[in-house]
Amino acid sequence: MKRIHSTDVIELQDGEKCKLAGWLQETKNLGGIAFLKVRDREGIFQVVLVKKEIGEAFDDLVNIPRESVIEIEGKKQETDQTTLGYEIIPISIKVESKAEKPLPLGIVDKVNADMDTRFDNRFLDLRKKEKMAIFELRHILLEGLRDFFSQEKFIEINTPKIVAAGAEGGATLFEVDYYGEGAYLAQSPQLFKQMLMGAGFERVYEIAPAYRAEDFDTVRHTSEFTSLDFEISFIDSSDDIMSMTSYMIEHSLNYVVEEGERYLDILDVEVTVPEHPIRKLPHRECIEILDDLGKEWEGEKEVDTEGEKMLGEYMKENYDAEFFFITEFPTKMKQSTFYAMRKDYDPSLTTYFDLEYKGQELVSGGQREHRYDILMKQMEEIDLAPSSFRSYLDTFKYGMPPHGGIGLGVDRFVQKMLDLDNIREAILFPRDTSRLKP
Ligand code: AMO
Repeated sequence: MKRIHSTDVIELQDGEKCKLAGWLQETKNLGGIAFLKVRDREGIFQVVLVKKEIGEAFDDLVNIPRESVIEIEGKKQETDQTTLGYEIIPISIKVESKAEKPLPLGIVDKVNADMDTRFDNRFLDLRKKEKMAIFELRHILLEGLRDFFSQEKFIEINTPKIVAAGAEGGATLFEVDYYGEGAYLAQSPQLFKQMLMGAGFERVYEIAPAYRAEDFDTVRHTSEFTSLDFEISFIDSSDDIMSMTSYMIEHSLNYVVEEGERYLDILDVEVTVPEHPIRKLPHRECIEILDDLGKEWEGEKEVDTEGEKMLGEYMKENYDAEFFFITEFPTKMKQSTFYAMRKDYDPSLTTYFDLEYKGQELVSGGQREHRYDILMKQMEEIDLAPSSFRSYLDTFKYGMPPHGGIGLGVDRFVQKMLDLDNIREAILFPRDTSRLKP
């Protein structure tokens, strides 16, 4: 007989035979009768054991430890005694895998274990339906994003994660020993995406891990994160990139609202889809708003983490906006981003932007400098050795279209979409300064 899920039982006739399996969540033994609550991916079913019908087996079955995996062949019995409307009367019960006692972590306990205990025992933590719902929704979000890119005729690409040079500056590079030669874990697929613009792909995207040796402990950074990157060619300006980003956000969140209702209900979260186009605020206006809000500055007036939070609240209050772009970042703030195109009417400004979501940076991107001589000049300004970027730079010598793109932190997207207080909750097995296992 083929195994079915708890949610399929509803389709069966009263008395019909079935095979179910899952984790034994709870046993309620009332002496002559006992109830086993079993959990599978879709939900819960209840098995009824009657002592006088099954005899000695009763004592063995009521003593199966919690969280063991069991398989039941039995019959559906309709009843109005449970909210499910049915119970399973077993014909046979097989213990596939017995759980040890005590469990390092309760699955349905009311007390919340601390974060370290949960992540040390992540396989158990993820058995909780609210935890699994996060990853069902993450899957739906990624499906919505891929759906958008397919519709827009993007090619999904895979670029190397072991690289010879970094794209985002040296401070956050992880070094690896590559057959005796120095190499790094990729911080971003940025340079490869651009090379593919030189190759004529025109529209590419990648969803893959990116690595940053972040030296601090925050609720929005990890050492390994999933980066979604796209790059498009033959653009007129960075407005084309922001427009594509807006449509991507709108499409993927609509997809989550349509396909993810069941899991959003479990988490009791409502997702708001922004209307296209998403509002744009030049960096200098952000500073003016922050001045008006009375922000105290330490050093240069730049939108920092605190500023992002204040602006997020301001935009929500005044425009009911959860998303907005910060545009026209000053060149001096993006100097290390040597590939950023500057505004032709004012080179002290770049075409670079961030997209903010609920007071946190979700995306950054912009138009790239595609003119070889200007690109070389921008590298010289910050003393970058062209020899480290030779194959990248060659792309610009033989015909490069105007182009640009973005990087979006998928884990941050899930975190903010579901109002999770820590990015780690959106990652199955997070990596940070103090965690390499499991
Ligand atoms: P940036 O460095 O701003 O840009 O990264 C893009 C987005 O990736 C996410 N992110 C992170 N998420 C979790 N932990 C981290 N340590 C972390 N670092 C970054 C953020 C961020 O907005 N090459 C450019 C993109 C481009 O221009 O195409 C880049 O990587 O959500």
